[in-house]
Amino acid sequence: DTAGKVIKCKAAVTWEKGAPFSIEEVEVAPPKAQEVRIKIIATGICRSDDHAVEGKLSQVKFPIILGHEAVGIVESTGESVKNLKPGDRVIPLFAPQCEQCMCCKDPRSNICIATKLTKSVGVMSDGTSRFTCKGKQIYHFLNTSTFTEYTVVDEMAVTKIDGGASLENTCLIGCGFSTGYGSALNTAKVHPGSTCVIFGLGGIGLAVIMGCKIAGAGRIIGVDVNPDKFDKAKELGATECINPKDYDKPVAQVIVEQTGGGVDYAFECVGHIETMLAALNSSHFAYGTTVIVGVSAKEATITFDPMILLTGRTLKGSVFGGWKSKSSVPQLVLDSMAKKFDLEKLVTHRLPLDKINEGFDLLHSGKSIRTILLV
Ligand code: CND
Ligand code: ZN
Repeated sequence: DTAGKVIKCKAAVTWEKGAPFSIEEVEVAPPKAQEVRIKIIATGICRSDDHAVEGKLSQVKFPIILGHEAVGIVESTGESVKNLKPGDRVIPLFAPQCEQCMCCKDPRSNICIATKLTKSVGVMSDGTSRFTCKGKQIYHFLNTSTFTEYTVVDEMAVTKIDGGASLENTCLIGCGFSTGYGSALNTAKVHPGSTCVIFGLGGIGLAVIMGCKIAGAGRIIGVDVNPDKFDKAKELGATECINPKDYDKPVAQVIVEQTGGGVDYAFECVGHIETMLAALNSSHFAYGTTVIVGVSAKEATITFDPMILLTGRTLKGSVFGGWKSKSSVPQLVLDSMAKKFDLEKLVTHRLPLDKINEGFDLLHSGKSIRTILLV
């Protein structure tokens, strides 16, 4: 029985900006009050982890254990933890929910005030870390830190899922799938017969396509500079795909021309300023909605003529697809078990945690959609 004791286990540590992952033995302290220690079973590689390695995210401090898309099993719980016990199958929540604050209680938002997602500093709420390695404190990432055999999260940052949920691919509900799918259903509210364009056909963009399709969109246009992504996009519901490199005019102009004036819904799933502007410029002047899903680098700013909005365009964004994580994730897991959508379609590779650097190489080369690390 490991409850109440320090656990020594394997983790992938990022010692500094730009460094490769280093497999280390780390010590994971027991959970304090209102915290939960989780044995991670499987964790996906998301582009946000790569942004963190590259130093593009403002809240990241090194050394750190990255990873935020996972499924696991509760090992032990700290004092006064309600509704979770050892053995429960769980998904950590990078966008937690206290269920008490003004935002948690407001149906319009899924960003909890109490956990201050945007101000997260890589430590637990008492200001300390639960990880040490070679005598050094290791920072937490996005309330989760999942590239490890064991992690500790706040009770607000974990939710119990059905005990029969697959441990093979359910981790994608922890980020990629839910983020894309919810961006279409919750944030854009795609309507039947509408025309949609998705910039960036990685795990997030493809999950947007799955959402657009379920919402009954009539035309779903995928845009990527890597045409190797087109077959999968079409398999998941894209009706056509565009490679901006095939044209000598701006891709937004191509889309406006091909859609008789612009799309109903444009999604940016890359994280670049240029594709954010291209998405906005592809949207219909009178009623087009643009949703920014991609995460931009910390110093990036966007500039456009405000007149572009005056005629009726909407520009918005969302974190975790607008889902209220704690209450929505268990239902998304049930929907997946009921085959409402197929998570496996987003999985291209599976590797042991030790081969995490190979997984990131696959992401960089454009060969993978989602690589799942089996911990
Ligand atoms: P991934 O790298 O798998 O996909 C990005 C895709 O964009 C690739 O297929 C690229 O080829 C393509 N691309 C690159 N440049 C261009 C371009 N100029 N025009 C068109 N396509 C291009 O990344 P991912 O799907 O894992 O993540 C996508 C973004 O979403 C990334 O910025 C990530 O940080 C962000 C994100 C957001 C959230 C959220 O809650 N909002 C959660 N997780 C990840
Ligand atoms: Zn992510």
